[in-house]
Amino acid sequence: MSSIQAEPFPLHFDPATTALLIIDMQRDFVLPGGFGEKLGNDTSLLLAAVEPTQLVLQKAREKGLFVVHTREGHRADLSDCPPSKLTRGGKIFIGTDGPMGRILVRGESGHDIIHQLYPVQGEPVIDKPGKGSFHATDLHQILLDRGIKTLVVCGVTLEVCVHTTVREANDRGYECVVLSDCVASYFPEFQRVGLEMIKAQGAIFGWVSNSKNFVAAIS
Ligand code: C5J
Repeated sequence: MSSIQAEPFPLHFDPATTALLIIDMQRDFVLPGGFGEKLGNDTSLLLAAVEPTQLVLQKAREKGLFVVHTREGHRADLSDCPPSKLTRGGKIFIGTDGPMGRILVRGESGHDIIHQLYPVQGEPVIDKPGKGSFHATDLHQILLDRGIKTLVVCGVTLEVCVHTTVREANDRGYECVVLSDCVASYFPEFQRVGLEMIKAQGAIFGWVSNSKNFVAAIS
């Protein structure tokens, strides 16, 4: 067993039953020139999470942890996109042309994962139509088949896809530890409150730690 310094208290985990889950580190969300920026967001806030996540990914691979990546997006015909989602978004809509291809459509350049964190062979990529990584995907089955009990969570955005996923995972019995410098939001206040919410009330959704503690815990 290993132990990671975390809030509200240390989390004990077995690396053999722990997975690193990297959520939606897609070009369109993270890179300048993507649709996240086109919506008026400052992508430097998201880019800040890339380097620490790279370190965590490198360490996880080195130590043989199971690594899973997710991407938010839809079929080209948008048949898996609820009409309610199609009409939201303010200025830019799913399926329309964006700077890196059709917005949130699978196969488009903007939909894919940034090169710094690109999956390697043996690391499943979960294509999810929703914000949560468990909704309408086979993630739960994949984790069950591996005997995974603990999730180390990185990705964007904290208050949307990371939060939804952690809540889904928590309800399914997983213990989640979110690495604060490996998650990001376009809104600093959401980042702060989002992390507070996870660890509140004795780890109501999970634990909060950081990349340094993770590396120390598995080294
Ligand atoms: C994610 C979003 N990945 N913010 N999506 O958080 O719409």
